[in-house]
Amino acid sequence: MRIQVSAFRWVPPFARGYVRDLRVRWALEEAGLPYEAVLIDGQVQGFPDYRHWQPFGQVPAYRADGVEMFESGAIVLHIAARSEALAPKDPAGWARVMTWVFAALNSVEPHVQGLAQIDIFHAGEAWTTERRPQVVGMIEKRLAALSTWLEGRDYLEHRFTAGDLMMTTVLRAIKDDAILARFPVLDDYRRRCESRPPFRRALDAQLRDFQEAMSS
Ligand SMILES: N[C@@H](CCC(=O)N[C@@H](CS)C(=O)NCC(=O)O)C(=O)O
Repeated sequence: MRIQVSAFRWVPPFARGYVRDLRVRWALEEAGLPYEAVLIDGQVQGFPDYRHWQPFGQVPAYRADGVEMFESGAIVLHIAARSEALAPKDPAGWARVMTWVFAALNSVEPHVQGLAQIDIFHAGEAWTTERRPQVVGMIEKRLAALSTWLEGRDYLEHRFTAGDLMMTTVLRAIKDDAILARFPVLDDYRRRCESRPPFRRALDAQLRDFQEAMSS
């Protein structure tokens, strides 16, 4: 069975290229595994069949050979366990990959998400004026630590892994360019990871699906 990944048929322009199925597409491109995108819309999100695949009605969900999954981090780790391109096979190396995937999702992404809530989803609301500096402060605290870690390194470990994939998708979700610009080590790191051909192919595929869905 061909690998299937759920993705949205349409999202507003600001979200194109950032929807989390990109993580799974990128992992599959790194691993050289072909897949098909199952495009869904707001109505399908609520269908019992889809909820059975993704209980929260979100994307991405993944299915292949009797394996059904949701949560982009879990899916990326599942793919990484099958491909040397995303993780070394030795237990110590694999443990580091898992560690960085969780670090990206658990220690950095919540703060980045907090900023997206303020700048995108609640833009202009009075409470955001007071809250924003605190959220930016938390992001900068995490970015400073990450920047220290990455000083003198190309990747989080001695080679590119699923941890870098996940961290990059979190960093590029910081839409306020001024924040990342204050951490040149991280900006370079993000660009280094984004310049990988599998990332470009994954991004192009997501954008192409939006384009085709809009013109059909
Ligand atoms: N923790 C989930 C989050 C998934 C998520 O937030 N997906 C967004 C798109 S990036 C979504 O489906 N939003 C629509 C919704 O929540 O109804 C994951 O990493 O897979």
